[in-house]
Amino acid sequence: MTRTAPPVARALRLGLTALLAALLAGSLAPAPATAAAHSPAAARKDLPGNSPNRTGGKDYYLDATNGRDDAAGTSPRTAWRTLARANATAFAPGDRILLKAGEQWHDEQLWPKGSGSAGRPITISAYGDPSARRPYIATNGKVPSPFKADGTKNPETVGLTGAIVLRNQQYFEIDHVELSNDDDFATDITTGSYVRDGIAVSINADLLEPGADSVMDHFRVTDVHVHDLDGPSTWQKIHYGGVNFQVFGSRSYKEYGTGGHHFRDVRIEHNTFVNVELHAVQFAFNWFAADGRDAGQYDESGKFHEGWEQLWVRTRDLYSRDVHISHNYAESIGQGAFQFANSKHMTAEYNEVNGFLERYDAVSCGLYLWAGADSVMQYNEVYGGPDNEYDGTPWDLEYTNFNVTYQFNYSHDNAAGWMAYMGNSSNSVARYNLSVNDNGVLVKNMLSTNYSPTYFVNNTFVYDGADLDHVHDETFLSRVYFLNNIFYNTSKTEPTPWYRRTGALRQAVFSNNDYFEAGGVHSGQEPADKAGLRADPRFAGDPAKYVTGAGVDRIRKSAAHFALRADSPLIDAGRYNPHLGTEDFLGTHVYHGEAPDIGMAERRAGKKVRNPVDIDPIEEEGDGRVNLALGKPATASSTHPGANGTLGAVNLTDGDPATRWAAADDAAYPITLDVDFGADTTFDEVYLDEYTDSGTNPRVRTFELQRWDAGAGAWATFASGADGIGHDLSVTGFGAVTTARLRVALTGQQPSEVYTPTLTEVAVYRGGA
Ligand SMILES: [Ca+2]
Ligand SMILES: [Ca+2]
Ligand SMILES: [Ca+2]
Ligand SMILES: [Ca+2]
Repeated sequence: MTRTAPPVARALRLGLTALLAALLAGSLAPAPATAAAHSPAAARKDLPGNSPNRTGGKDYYLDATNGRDDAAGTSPRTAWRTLARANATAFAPGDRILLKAGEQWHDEQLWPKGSGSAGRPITISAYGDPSARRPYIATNGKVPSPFKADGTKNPETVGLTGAIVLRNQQYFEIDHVELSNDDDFATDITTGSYVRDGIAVSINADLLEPGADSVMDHFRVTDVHVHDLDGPSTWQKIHYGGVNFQVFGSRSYKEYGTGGHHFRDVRIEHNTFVNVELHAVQFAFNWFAADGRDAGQYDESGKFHEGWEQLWVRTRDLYSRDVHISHNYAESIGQGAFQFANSKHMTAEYNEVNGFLERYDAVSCGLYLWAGADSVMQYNEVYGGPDNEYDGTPWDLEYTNFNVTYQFNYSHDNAAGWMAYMGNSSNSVARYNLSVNDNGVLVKNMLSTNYSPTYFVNNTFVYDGADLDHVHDETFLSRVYFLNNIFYNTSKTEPTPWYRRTGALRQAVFSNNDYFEAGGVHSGQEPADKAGLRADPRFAGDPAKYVTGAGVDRIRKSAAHFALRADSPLIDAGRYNPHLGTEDFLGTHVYHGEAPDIGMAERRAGKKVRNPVDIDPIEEEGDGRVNLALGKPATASSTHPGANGTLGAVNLTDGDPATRWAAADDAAYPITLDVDFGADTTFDEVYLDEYTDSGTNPRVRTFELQRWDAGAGAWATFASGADGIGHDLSVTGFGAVTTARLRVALTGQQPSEVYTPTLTEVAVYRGGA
């Protein structure tokens, strides 16, 4: 069977064409003044290397002009000259490697040997004149190739591609340096084979001694300026970037055990990245033979995952953890600016992205985590996203994520939309975010079902309906709640285009949202929302004059432009749900007054409700219709024995679209699914849902619906279909049928399919559509 390609290749699956020319536009533009404004150098105090060593080791000095490699290296007067001299040294815990400010090292990498220890890290930093330029390592592309002659990855040299390199080393702190790694700043590399990092930190599983510690602890990267990293515009099966944490292993993940091979306790703060490819900051596994035939596995719900989906990171506890990425500025980034994978307990906050996916011809996003867990992205500002079809959204709820929240983020002027959304995740939440002029698609894709509902709550969307493609461009495959959001369309001519596919929003529940159309005309596609409003929110500021360029440290002030005025009809017009969290974008407690407000800012109006309770859970509302098959015993003529026995017929009547029955691989047609109501039951609609996922196609071509005729002692057909079942099929038109037992007889397979059927639900209704 075919399944979805990994994120980097999704564009190919989606049939998109290369837009290389568009990607290249602007790639060589000089760095705007904003880069300088964000440079920490402007406010630099004394350099750390001018103060005594407080980590208990020795200090070593490097001076590219006046140093001598045969000197002792232990004082500014006896400084070494070359990075090669430092690279030949095994440093001890607490040692510092101090580079002289104003000096430059060309065509060299810095790869000091040794590791620090708890409380005694090895430091790479600067000394000398605080007003001089940071010590600058311009490696100029002089790095080993991570590939063999045949193009495959070389286990000996992967991870050695940085201006600064650390491999199987730990307890390092790096600050106050400037790095670049390109052979020609004036020419953008678009093809060929080049891998160049700023700081390359790797775990190379193949080079660790047997039994050695494979968890690398404690890294700090602070006040580093990385610019001009260049490489081709296509995926080389290896990540590179400004600060790149990567785990390499040439064999299957199954051979590397559990619980190891990750980074722990990492802080990357106050750095700048300008004109950098692929990423500003990156975390991921690489390789681990996850593409092999046997790399896949079943999860607890019976869903199969191919190796690239990296469920194995979760089941084997290989996540990097305790990662904090904050106050970094990224400008003109080739691919995804902040791309995090395989991490848990990660916080990414106050990062600013000014242009991403500028020189790359496959999908990516501005700031995102995938195959991660228990992480939060907040107070980030992303703008200047590309006008192309490679996802290109500032944010991405991505794939194989567990408990990942986007909150308090401000995105604006991203031509591709707001949020990419892949599925295969549990407890995804996007709340109290502000999106302005992110046209394209607001919630983009959905390639797989999820394990639990997704919550889009209290977001404020301000867009131009004439420029917006759709609110959603595919079909929500699992339950999605949209609560308390503002959909504010500034177009006076085009009402909001909600979807592209009929039935796209069937799994989406809209409640207490505000739908504002500047043109006064609402689209026929607008979702039903009994508690919703169609009112002008009465924002504090003019929506057309939203704040840009204020810097991410002032993100709340920028967002406050879209707070509600005292006379807003949206005050107390929302509904409480625990997924709202505890505060809004501006730090105001959720909630005050009779109810939460609609949008990303709660007004302090009315009494503060200290411990809100959801007395009217929307999750229990359903659609007002009673599924008469819910919880009734179901049996199947054939059941797949795999996935630890989790594919039974009981899943057909449990009301949960995330659970499913599957026939055995050798099941013979007709395959029958029987529901026993226990007593005569009357219905006029039967709902059937084939499990359709990324790469799992509908398999049933013909079927019959039969009632048990107790008098005749036989099954009697009352409806049939010859055009398949697929996703979300309601069968009606047979009048009212009364029977104690329903049989769904699957009688024939789609001619193009070799796999046997799998369905998530059989439901029956009376008085239905
Ligand atoms: Ca170049
Ligand atoms: Ca390039
Ligand atoms: Ca309120
Ligand atoms: Ca089910």
